[in-house]
Amino acid sequence: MFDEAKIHVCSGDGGNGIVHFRREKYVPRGGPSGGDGGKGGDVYLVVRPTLNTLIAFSRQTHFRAEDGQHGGSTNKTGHGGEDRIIYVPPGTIVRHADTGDVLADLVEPDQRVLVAKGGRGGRGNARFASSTNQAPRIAEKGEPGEERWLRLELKLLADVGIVGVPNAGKSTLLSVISNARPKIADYPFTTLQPNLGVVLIGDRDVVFADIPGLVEGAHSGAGLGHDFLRHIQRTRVLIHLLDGSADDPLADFHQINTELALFDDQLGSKPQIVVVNKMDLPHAQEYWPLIREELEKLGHHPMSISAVTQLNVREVVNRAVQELDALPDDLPVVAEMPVYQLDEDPLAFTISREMDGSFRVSGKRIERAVAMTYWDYDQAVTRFQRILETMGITAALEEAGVNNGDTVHIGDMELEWGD
Ligand SMILES: Nc1nc2c(ncn2[C@@H]2O[C@H](COP(=O)(O)OP(=O)(O)OP(=O)(O)O)[C@@H](O)[C@H]2O)c(=O)[nH]1
Ligand SMILES: [Mg+2]
Repeated sequence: MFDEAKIHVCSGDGGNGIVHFRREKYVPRGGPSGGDGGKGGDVYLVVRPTLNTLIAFSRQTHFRAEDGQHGGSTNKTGHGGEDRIIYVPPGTIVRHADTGDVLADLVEPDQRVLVAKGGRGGRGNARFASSTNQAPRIAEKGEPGEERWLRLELKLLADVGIVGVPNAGKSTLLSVISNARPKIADYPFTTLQPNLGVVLIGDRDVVFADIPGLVEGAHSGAGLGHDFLRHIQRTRVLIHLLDGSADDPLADFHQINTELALFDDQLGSKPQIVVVNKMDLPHAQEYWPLIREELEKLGHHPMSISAVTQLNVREVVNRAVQELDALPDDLPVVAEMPVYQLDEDPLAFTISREMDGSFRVSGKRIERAVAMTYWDYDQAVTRFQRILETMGITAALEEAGVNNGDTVHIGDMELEWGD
């Protein structure tokens, strides 16, 4: 659906560092000159204020940054891969698709968040030269990029939200006060997606949102309500529109308020302008005094309008603007502050036993070290063994009962345990 999307992001792999020795005249083997690999491109989400839906992500779901290039033979570092920028509308919440954890809450224009970090370039053999090893036959492969699934959710950023039961006339009201041209029809659930309309008041823009009709049980997903309750969390003022010609407008009123409060406490206590619509109909006119009295008893100052004839419609807009202005400027429009989740401890690892009795070591850092090792070079293998030792993996494997000749899996690699 338009207001939710799932995308897959993948940063670029780092380029490989290479093993190379300078060729010079009369010198059989010159010094090490293998260059480093370039860094893989990052993937960013960036807010573009002209976007207002997530529709684009139904056409494209996979995004990949460029890989870094491999190092060159004359100490040349490979080119870094290009970053990948994905544009999203303001109000986009980014979550890890598998855990649901919030990664970022993107609100401000140009706000950006790194969602997949490009792999580091591997070091070339020139970087491994030392006084004791002047001809290092070792280099690193590039670090693999990261990949993950993200869930994007769009919260509308409207100042005023129009809520009410289906068929109350919400879309009609939005169409007469703003530039929006939503579909209007005499059946419930005409509106399937929130519509935004901009109302020019003096020299400022006020954004009104027409929310699809809410029904009983909306807070737990009934009707179309569930997804859309989320959108009104960020509107600052609500217009609660009642159908004055309905059998029991007050029952509708209580039902909607219950749904709002059940979904979120803050929603239930947001300022509401109660407006009774369809005053052009005799039935509605007849009951208006009674409804008004009941609403006043509850502390509201209800207004009566006809969206169709535009009776009192300007007054409703003015009242909404007054209520907006009366709110403190610093009112946090963003209910949830951005939360940036750190990755799990990269050094952590676990050891498990496979069915066939072999061992498996899992962990982000160690799996990366496997991917970055050139197994053809003895020195690289030795270095890998040192990493196993410094990370405490050797000791942990011995603790777990590993013997010479046993098989140990790490990432895609199968090692035979030995001295
Ligand atoms: N007589 C009269 N009919 C109205 C008025 N406002 C809206 N209607 C009618 O009521 C019906 C529903 O109007 P919509 O604006 O589509 O209602 P809605 O609240 O957006 O409905 P959903 O999108 O289904 O939730 C339409 O047939 C409108 O023409 C009004 O002021 N007077
Ligand atoms: Mg509608």
